Amino acid sequence: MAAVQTEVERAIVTIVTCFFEHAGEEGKKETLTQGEFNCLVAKELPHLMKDVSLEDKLKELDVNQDQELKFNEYWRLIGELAKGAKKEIKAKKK
Ligand SMILES: [Ca+2]
Ligand SMILES: [Ca+2]
Repeated sequence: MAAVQTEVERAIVTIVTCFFEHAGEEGKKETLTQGEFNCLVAKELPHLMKDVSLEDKLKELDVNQDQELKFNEYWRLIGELAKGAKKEIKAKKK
C-alpha cells in the first residue's frame, strides 16, 4: 500500500486493523467472540453504540450463527453505522 494516504484511505485501514487487533485477543484469530466484540465496542465505538445490547447485536450480525463475528459479519455493523452517520449528516444540512 502507498505510503501517502488520504483520510478516507486511512479510515478504511483503521476499521480493518481494529477488527483484527481485537479478533486476535482470544480463541480464533480471525473472528470476534462476544468478549472481544464487547471490548472492541467499548474501546472503539463507545459513542455510536451507547444504547445497544451487545449480546443482541452480535446475534443479529452473526449470519452463520457460530456465536462469533467474522470480518464480513462485522462489516455489516460498519454498514449500519455508516447509514446512521448519513442520516445525521443529512439532518444537519436541513
Ligand atoms: Ca478471536
Ligand atoms: Ca459468525
